[in-house]
Amino acid sequence: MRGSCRPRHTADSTVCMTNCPTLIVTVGLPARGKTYISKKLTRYLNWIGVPTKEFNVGQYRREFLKIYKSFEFFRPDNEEGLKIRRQCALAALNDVRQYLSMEGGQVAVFDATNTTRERRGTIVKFAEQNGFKVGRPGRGLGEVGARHGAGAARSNNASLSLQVFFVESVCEDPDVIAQNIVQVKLGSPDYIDCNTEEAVEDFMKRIKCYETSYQPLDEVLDRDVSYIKVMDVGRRYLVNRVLDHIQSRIVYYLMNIHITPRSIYLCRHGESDLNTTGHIGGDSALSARGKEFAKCLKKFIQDQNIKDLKVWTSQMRRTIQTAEILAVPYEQWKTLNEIDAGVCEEMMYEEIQEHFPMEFALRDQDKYRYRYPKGESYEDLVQRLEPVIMELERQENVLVICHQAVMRCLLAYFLDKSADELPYLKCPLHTVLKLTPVAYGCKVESVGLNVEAVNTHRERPENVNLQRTAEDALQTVPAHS
Ligand code: BKE
Ligand code: F6P
Repeated sequence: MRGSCRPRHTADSTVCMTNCPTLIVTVGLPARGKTYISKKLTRYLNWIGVPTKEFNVGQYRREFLKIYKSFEFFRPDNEEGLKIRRQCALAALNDVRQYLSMEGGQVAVFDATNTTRERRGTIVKFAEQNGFKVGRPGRGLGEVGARHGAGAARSNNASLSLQVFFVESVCEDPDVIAQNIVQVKLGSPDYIDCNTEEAVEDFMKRIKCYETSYQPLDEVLDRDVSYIKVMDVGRRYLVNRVLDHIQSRIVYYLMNIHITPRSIYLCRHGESDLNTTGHIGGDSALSARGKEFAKCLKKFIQDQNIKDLKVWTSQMRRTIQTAEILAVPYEQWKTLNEIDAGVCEEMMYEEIQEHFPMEFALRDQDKYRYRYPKGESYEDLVQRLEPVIMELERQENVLVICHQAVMRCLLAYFLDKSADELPYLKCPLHTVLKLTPVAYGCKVESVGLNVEAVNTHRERPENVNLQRTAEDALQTVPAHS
């Protein structure tokens, strides 16, 4: 093992690797989905608890030039253009270094064309020259789960070891390229005052500027380099020298995503008996209103006329009962079960305050990381739900019938919400969220099905002190019977 990549024993005695940040570098002609991959991968890694940030060189160029004239800027014989683009790449790399060495970042995604061997060499050299060592670590589990800012700033640059991993997208399908240009480039600030035809034409010329000098990653010349080459939007892959846990996770993720249009529908079970009385957890059946919601959900799904819809539930009675009323085939996932509140299962928030006032306050202080005694935290839940997210990436149209805390975790992934926001996302009963991928993100449509239900959302109270009064602690508990 080299550099600072030594195993470390954490509080719960699991061996993990620390201080081995990763630099992901995209490679490919314009309109090959590099920014799409960068943003999506960044969102995924942040969600699983690996602090990640993307650095888009095009944005630096826009910041630097303010106005965009035309593809002429990108011509290989435009000395001025070349110089500016090189400077922008270096400015972005400087920010990468800052992020990985001082700001607790674990992964930086360097999003640019990087289509020449020379440019890729510059990136690797930059990493080495700045005290990073591009070395081979020992094998072991990467550290995941230290979400958002948990990584301490590294004061000693010299001992920082950096893994460089290239992600190349090779694609010649004219329909996919056209779809990419229309969906993303035309909305870009570069083409703000252009008509569609002009913009497409200019962009095709911009691609041409890169084609002559494009040197794809090479099976022989790059045999010592770590990379994945994604061909034809994921029909084929070439994977070379996967050196650690995080690279393996990146490869697995990239092999599971697709761009076929589809929607994901998220909702909770119909109102349960324990919901109506303000009790958390348990495994109760649906209330009369809960059954009414299931009937409305059936109609909603029929009206949507969805191709090959899959329906997933947890293994709890309230989600299974909801799916049974839909009268369609469904799949039960144990990993979709609601957060385990441990010793607080089947209690009211009022009872938790009465019996465990300290626990109740600790949860309000850090709801994401707080773990119920003998139960789970939201952070635990995200780890448990990772296989669900991976399978959702593989699937097309899916309806997930789940629970309040589970739905918050899934929603946070799709909407790129932070660990702080996640446990407070609003996921009311009897409301369906329809998520549809658009450009680099997700469109959300919230559809209330007009069946009354109890409110189960407890806002974070103002006073989270351990010595607060019961009245302060119960300030935001929603009303129930
Ligand atoms: C929002 N995209 O519009 C987009 N385009 O390989 C349209 N070639 C298309 C893309 C992104 C956004 C995504 C990929 C891709 C592409 C052209 C491509 C892609 C690449 C690798 C894995 C998965 C998707
Ligand atoms: O109240 C319904 C419920 O699904 C409980 O089973 C669960 O403990 C709770 O919501 C999670 O919400 P919160 O984390 O806000 O307490």
